[in-house]
Amino acid sequence: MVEYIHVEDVLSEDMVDREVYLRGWIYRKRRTGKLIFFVLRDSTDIVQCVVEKNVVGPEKFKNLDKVGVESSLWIRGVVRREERAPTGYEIHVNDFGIVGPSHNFPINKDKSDEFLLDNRHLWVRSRNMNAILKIRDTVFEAIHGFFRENGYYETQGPMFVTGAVEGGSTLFEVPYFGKKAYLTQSSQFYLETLIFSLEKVYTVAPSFRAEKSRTRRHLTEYWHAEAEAAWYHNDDMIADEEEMIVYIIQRLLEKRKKELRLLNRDVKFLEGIERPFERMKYAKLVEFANEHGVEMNYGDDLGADEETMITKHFDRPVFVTHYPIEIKPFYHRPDPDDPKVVLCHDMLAPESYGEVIGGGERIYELDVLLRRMEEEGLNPENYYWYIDLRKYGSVPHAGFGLGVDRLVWWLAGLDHIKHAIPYPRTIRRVKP
Ligand code: NSS
Repeated sequence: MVEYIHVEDVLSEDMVDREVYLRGWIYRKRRTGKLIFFVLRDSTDIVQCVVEKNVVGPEKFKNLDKVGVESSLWIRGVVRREERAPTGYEIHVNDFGIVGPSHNFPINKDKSDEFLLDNRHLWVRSRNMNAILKIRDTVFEAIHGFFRENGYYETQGPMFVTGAVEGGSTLFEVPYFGKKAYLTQSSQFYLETLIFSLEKVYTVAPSFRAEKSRTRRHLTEYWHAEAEAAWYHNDDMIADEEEMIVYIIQRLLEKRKKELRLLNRDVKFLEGIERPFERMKYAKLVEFANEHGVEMNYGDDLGADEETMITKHFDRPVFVTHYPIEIKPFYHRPDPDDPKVVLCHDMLAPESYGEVIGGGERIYELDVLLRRMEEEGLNPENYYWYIDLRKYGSVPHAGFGLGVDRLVWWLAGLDHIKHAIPYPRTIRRVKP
């Protein structure tokens, strides 16, 4: 049995002069006379390979010459040091076999963003996407790691639901056997029910928003990491989030420096992020915005432009708290000391990225919840189960939702959120 290894394992001094078996895809290829140089890529890295006609024979040489980039193949060859090769080593190929030929691969240099999105199924092979997908993998791994190490149980809510969490305007309606259902905007309310059993819970699941916004940070289907904890107040939740963000960044710095550098991410900036993050009450933020040239009135919600302008001024995330009650959904708990504001928080990422987390303390008093629902014109019948939680042993609790794609977008330093997810869904795109 042949033992195949990965390109990454070849790129070291110990491997020089050793014969190895590799398999992967042709990333680049050129011929000069009786030599073919090609770059082999696999999931781990790239390495230059050189094929001599005299070594492999004329038949094989001709076959290799005929196929195009992205053909898959196996090779057997000897590792050499080669300063001029892209990753410092070269394989002198003794034998190879083409597994799946490729001709006229549609993606070459100078393709538009739209073209690359239409061909996302092929573009995911690119080195940039490969690096982003690995960073994304580490972010998901770290999210699970953080929650599990901190006493949260993983759980799941349904995706088909009957009511809004974040307001009716962004609900996707789906026909449901003669009735109407919606795709969930957030698993929050279900997580709230589950804390009465498990106390601390989290879920990582898609959320859906019929967002009319065409911005750099909106998807219609995105990955949402949500947590909910019994006995927690707003500040307790903020403390966990801060710890979680630092934990995720640490994991990235341990495992993904190579990928971050490949994307030209400013790694130093990430290394400098420490707790505590900034904290600012909404009222203060309005002043801050106006002082820094962003016109904002008390009561205005933060839009992408405002957040971009504001977060430019910070070298770490900012928690904005105490928003006016009118601009937040009904479930947020009014501050008992100042009921015109709610005990909530949004975490804005620095470097112009903006909101990545939304969370806060939930109303746990039955009368307050019913009053807020009435003020917002919501029908209590649609939320009977949510109301029940306040009737049978209610407890203070808090939670949050983290947009995982937004986090990847920021941490990888990407210009648009669509690059942060394998198959982006936006107002204009549901394929491939
Ligand atoms: O609407 S949120 O601000 N809050 C909630 O959904 C709460 N119910 C979460 C909770 O407390 N359990 O959305 C939370 C985060 C937000 O900060 C963004 O990072 C992300 O979800 N989000 C999005 N990401 C990508 N695209 C869109 N359209 C989007 N909307 C929210």
